[in-house]
Amino acid sequence: MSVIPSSSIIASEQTFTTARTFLRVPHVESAEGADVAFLGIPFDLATSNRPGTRLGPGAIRSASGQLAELPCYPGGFDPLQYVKAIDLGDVYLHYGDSRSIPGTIEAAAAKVIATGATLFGLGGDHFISFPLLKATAAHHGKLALIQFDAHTDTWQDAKASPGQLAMDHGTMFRTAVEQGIIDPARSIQVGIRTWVDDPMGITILDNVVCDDSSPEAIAATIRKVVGDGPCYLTVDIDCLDPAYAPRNGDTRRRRSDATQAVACAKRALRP
Ligand SMILES: [Mn+2]
Repeated sequence: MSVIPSSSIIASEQTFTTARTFLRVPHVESAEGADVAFLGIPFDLATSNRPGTRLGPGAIRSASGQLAELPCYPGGFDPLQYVKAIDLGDVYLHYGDSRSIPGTIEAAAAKVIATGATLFGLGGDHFISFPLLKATAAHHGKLALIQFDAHTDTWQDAKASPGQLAMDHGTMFRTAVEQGIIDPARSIQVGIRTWVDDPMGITILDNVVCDDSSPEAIAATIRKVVGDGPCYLTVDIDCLDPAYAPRNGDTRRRRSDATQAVACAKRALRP
């Protein structure tokens, strides 16, 4: 039985008031009965430059309020009439016991995925992808990774103790390949503008190629590489030029803009 209250994009509260949830969907404790569940992961201990992404989920929710004010453009419809979406709030992370955090995130994600809802994680620095991938692969099997990013995050952490998971936002996709969580042959990284000696067998569409390609061409390549199996989409905000997200942790320039990235993702994911 569904426990999801009805919701409408034309909410009764003003966009700048009331409890902040993503797209102003209902805040509930369980994803049971939902099609889509938003889950905040307020984590920033793994970043190597500018911290603060523990405040990310709240900031994303606040910014999303106005997106849920009017019917979608183009199209003029209310997507929340077609999918039951809920916001579970943020995972409680014990910052005094940082080693417990990856397991806490993984367990929270597994609980959501077990209900059948599609999980959207709101970060948080990019390390959170590792426990989210683990929980997703445990349910769906080995995954294709579609990653929009300035970095491949497949570097090796030379300082990590053998056998211990490095809590680093630049190494987790290497670990995911090594542990058989993602299939590199079906995975693709889009918008990369940092060098990596070993791409681990993952296809890279770098920033130079993307800047000279149409969204249609990029999306076609993504679909060809990924195929029809289960996939996991992750978007690092630094895939955009810093002009579009100047508080992010990487200020390397990129010519392409948010419009191109959204167009690529929409076309790649279209059924
Ligand atoms: Mn990045």
